[in-house]
Amino acid sequence: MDHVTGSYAHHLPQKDVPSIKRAIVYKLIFTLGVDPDIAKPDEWLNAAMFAVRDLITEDLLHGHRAKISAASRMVYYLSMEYLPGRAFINSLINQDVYDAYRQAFRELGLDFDRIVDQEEDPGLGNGGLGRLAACFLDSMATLKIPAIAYGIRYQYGMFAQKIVDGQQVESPDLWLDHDMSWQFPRPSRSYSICFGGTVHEEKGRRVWNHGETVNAIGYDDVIPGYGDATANFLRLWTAHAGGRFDLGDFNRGEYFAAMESQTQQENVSRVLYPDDSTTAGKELRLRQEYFLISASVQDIVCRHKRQFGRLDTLAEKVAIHLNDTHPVLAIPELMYILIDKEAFPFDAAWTVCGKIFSYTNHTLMGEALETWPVDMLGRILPRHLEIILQINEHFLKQVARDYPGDVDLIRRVSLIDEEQGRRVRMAWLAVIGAHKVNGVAKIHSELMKTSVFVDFARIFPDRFTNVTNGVTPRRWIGVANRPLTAFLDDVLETSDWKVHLGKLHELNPRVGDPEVQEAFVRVKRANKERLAGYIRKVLAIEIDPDALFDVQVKRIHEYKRQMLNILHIIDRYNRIVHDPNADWQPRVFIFAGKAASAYHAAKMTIRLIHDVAKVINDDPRVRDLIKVVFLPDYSVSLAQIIIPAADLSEQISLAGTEASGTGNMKFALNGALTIGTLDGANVEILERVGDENIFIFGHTVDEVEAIRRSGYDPLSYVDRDPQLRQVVRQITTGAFSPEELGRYASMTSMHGDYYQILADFRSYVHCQNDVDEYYHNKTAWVRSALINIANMGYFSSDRSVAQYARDIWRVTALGDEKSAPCGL
Ligand code: 26Q
Repeated sequence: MDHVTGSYAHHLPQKDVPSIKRAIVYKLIFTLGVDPDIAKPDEWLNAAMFAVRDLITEDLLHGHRAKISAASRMVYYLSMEYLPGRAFINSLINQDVYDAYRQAFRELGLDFDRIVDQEEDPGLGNGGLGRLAACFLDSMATLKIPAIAYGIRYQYGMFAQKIVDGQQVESPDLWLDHDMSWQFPRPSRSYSICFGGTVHEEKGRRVWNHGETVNAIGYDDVIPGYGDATANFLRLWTAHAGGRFDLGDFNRGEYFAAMESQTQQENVSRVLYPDDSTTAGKELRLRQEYFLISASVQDIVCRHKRQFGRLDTLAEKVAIHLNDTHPVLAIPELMYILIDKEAFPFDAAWTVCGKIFSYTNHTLMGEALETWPVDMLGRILPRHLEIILQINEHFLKQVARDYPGDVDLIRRVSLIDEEQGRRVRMAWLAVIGAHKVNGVAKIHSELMKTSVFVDFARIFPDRFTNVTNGVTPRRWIGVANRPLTAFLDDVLETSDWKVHLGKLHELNPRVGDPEVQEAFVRVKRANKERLAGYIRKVLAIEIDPDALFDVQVKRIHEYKRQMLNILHIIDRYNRIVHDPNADWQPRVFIFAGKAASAYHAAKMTIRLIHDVAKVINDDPRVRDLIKVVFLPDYSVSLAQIIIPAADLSEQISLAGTEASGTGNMKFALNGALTIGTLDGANVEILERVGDENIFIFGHTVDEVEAIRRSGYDPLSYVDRDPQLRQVVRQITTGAFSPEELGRYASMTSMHGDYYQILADFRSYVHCQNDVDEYYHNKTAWVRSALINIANMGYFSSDRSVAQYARDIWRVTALGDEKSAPCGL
């Protein structure tokens, strides 16, 4: 069928089964050059991906035309991390061709599930922050918000995790070796990124004579929206040395020297930094951050100039969002372009920046806030350091004027921390340069104003705001949980909930309906069996789908307190051994998550989980009342299998440490009950589901602070509690590591127990006992699970993104206009 894009007629890809079959075979033969008779599963997948990409590309170009023609304000989302998960099924669902593709595969004699399983998970992020970015892209495309996202196309993403002898072993993730069919290379969108050199004065202007340059080349990943939506794109930059050898070296026959410098330059997009909880201040990381933002800001300015032919309208048309401080150099970079290249006066440039940038903070933990040594920054980006110092001077003058005599305030809010050997505080730069600063859950946004940013909240009271995180229901129900999707379509008699998640409310009057309850029990059962099958396949462990599945999956971090979970497991084990005939609720404890490679305490936690699992799983006295399972290599795809199968969701961070959490939302949305502290978004989940449908324990933020102020003494909790004492003694004296009794000896005092695990232990165990009791009442439990689902509508990332669009970016969704050419 002929279709017109711009002034060009072409065939529009069709969505019926025969057309899909033809398209897949066509792609296999003519794009990939593979004979269908001998094609392997990954080649079929590739062909099918090309076929479905055609559908989405039409949306992409259409959306882009509309953006240009409407000349609307656009959002540019800058993030060092993205965790989009597998693209294929998501695209099928968003294009509403899932069933048609399944059928097409069947008719072609292909095993759909096996082929889908060939896709690599792009591991371009560590955890929550990267996954949030991916949920937001899905929502922006679905809501037709004109947006472009920028990131780095790391050659090696998050490492693959293997477990050898109970310990984490990292191996490189070679995701690019597999398949690239989703991404459009854009060699014509290439920018020079400069580093080093010197700055001098020329005719009254500062001139940066850079040292080295590296080229950034864009690859576009198409982000499909759901239904009748637009598609946006994620432009990922990759470093190219520019194809030029050092001719001197080359002529002298120094082939290897020339190659080496090329390799050096390309290192900048080589590997994703694992979040180490304390930032290491590595020069390569600084170069990466600059590489991302320099390419992106140049691209943004170029696009604006191409479209409008002038720069004085930049602040009207451009909103740049900083996903944490990692891309905050975008602020001095835009200043550099405006002042040095476009001859803006400093004040005018600063006013423009102040209208363009917004910043999301994702952590309150001081040690995780980025700072860079002044001399390192000066060496790598001498002109940017000058600009930062000028911004500082400008800002401090204003503070001195408004708060005369408060010298200590000046010291505290200065961009330069003079105490730790002169460092630039990147979070301060973000707050000073942005017009809005937001936290990611109500409690977190409040704490921001009373802790890290207390001085800034006084100076800029209107700047601080909250946007509670959300997750996309398309992936976290639609892709991850097909049985629940069918259930909701059926009970709600519409599939609208995928874009209007508030519709889940309509479940509320039905939560006591036996028919609805039975249907939901079947959904949960199917998901538990799927997970049991997966565990059997990868670990050869049998688990019983009738047991309570108690799940903690997330990065391994001390503040998330996987240790508290382990202490409870050991205590429960002791009680079962002591009283084997009590009415114990069988439980499967499921863990997954990666530890940053340099984070010793987190790696020891993984090891302890394995040691404890071995002893308990093999103890005949426990008779399957406890099974402990650690699933290796956690990823978005693995989360999609685990989360729908959970009965109980562990969200047990120390109050005041987890900015929001988004896993907590995914679990509740899939009908797990939460056991959690009053931390992050747990607080808002509690508000929505009501306290009968969630298990809350532990100290509150205020109590945690009071305990800390009065001099926390972890051993006092151990001394007072014989059962806790036994657990700690077992760990530290080698009950779970008989082959090396001293393995956990240094955990005696739990390192001063900074995250107050021992202080929350008793309350946690009580709460877990309540969980057992409640689970015995099947009807009550299922009702609570349904109430959780029914009241999770608020936690759709569509709501979060709509809030950003309205209150922070001030952008509106696109209409359906088509016209001018798009010029990607
Ligand atoms: C910084 C400097 C050098 C190297 C690495 C890093 C780095 C990288 C990643 C620092 C932090 C991160 C990731 C942080 C993160 O994922 N935060 C989580 O963000 C979620 C989305 O808002 C929240 O839900 C979580 O509570 C928060 O922990």
